[in-house]
Amino acid sequence: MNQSSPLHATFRTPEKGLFISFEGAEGSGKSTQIQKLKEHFDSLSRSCIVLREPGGTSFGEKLRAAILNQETKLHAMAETFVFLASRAQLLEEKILPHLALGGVVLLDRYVDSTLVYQALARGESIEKIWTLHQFAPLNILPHRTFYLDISLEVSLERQLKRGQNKDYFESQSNDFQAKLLKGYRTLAGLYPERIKTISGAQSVEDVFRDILQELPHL
Ligand code: Z5A
Repeated sequence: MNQSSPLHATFRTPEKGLFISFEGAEGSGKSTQIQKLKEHFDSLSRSCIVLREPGGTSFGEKLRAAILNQETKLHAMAETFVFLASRAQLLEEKILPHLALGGVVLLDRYVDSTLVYQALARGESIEKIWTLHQFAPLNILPHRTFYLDISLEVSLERQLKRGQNKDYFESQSNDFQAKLLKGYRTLAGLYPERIKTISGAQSVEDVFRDILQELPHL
């Protein structure tokens, strides 16, 4: 979706609060940085909640378990509708009410995950995914998205170190994982105002310093 697309007008950022999403490949350090940012807002006595996708509501957590435990390959559209159902409920139940009170929402994965995993990595058009998001409450964009960029080697190394059983997405081929990284870089190039790319290969402290520099003052 570019600025000249008729779809563009249907999307908005929240009028109140601060909505930040984090994106990246497996092991890029999203959870680590979200925790640090939460501590930062806590230290400022700013009301801040941390949520994840899929999940974050009791309905969403059931969908999360269903898709991550899935063994046979799903059609990209089947995956898409699971993520959208989880997202719509999360927006309605948690994200929008907290923003309306002026709070901060830190979200581990959002629409860009669907654009990358279900569209770009699968060879589908991103326009199709945007089209599905034009209906409320899905037509909300974050004020800022941090994309933590790591190489395939770093991603695989961190996954190996963690050494747990592989879920539905972790079991995909290295070729698929390489497409994800390419997809994220493509998206970051398309939406440079919203998506800030930060090297996730740096130390935890250096990544956090870069995030603080790009934090909107809302
Ligand atoms: N998915 C989708 O397909 N479509 C969608 O629309 C949505 C999701 C919303 C959810 O996975 C899956 O759903 C995801 C995409 C798909 N699948 N994949 N892959 P998840 O929530 O279970 O997993 P994840 O989002 O990929 O999270 P993760 O693996 O836990 O990664 P992370 O949160 O980005 O990383 P971390 O836990 O902070 O760090 C990973 C390890 O690296 C850990 O041991 C850290 O101590 C270490 N680490 C972190 N930062 C550093 C630095 N800077 N240096 C060295 N080591 C570090």
